[in-house]
Amino acid sequence: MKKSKSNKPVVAVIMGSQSDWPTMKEACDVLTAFKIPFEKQILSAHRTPDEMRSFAIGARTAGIKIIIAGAGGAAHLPGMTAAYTTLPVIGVPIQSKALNGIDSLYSIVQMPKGIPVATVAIGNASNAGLLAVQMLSVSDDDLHEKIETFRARQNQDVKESNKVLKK
Ligand code: RP5
Repeated sequence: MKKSKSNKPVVAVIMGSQSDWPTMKEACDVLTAFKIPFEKQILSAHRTPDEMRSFAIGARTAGIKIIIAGAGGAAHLPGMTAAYTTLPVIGVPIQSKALNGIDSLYSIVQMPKGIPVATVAIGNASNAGLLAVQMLSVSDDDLHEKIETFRARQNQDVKESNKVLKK
């Protein structure tokens, strides 16, 4: 019989504010679709700095393998989290009201040398989820198969659209 996998979270999805949730939910939806155990919480680099630090320091010991961090404006949550852990951090720039997310994007993508944050496009938490799945698939054959199936389906969808377009 195949050994069942643990339900212990391996991905942590964190975000700077409740207002980030509609965006960050898309990362959670991808993780759910691929049956990746994850946890989620609001942690702010400026409103709850001590909690953010404790989380980042303890994440690896807690069994987390990848952190997805979303933040907007002066978006230092992904970078500050990355400073406290050597786990891979994927940053999601949240679309802000004032600057449409350009502020969030630059804050996250422009990490100085030494502390990397893998940054996805503004608001594209779905890609952050997919990237986490792909990273985990490096050492998980079942997951590798699932991601290949997902890609094949996307490819097929384009071909189907073309059939309709050419009619
Ligand atoms: C950041 O400030 C959050 O990540 C959020 O995107 C932005 C605005 O937060 P709220 O004022 O909506 O709580 O810390």
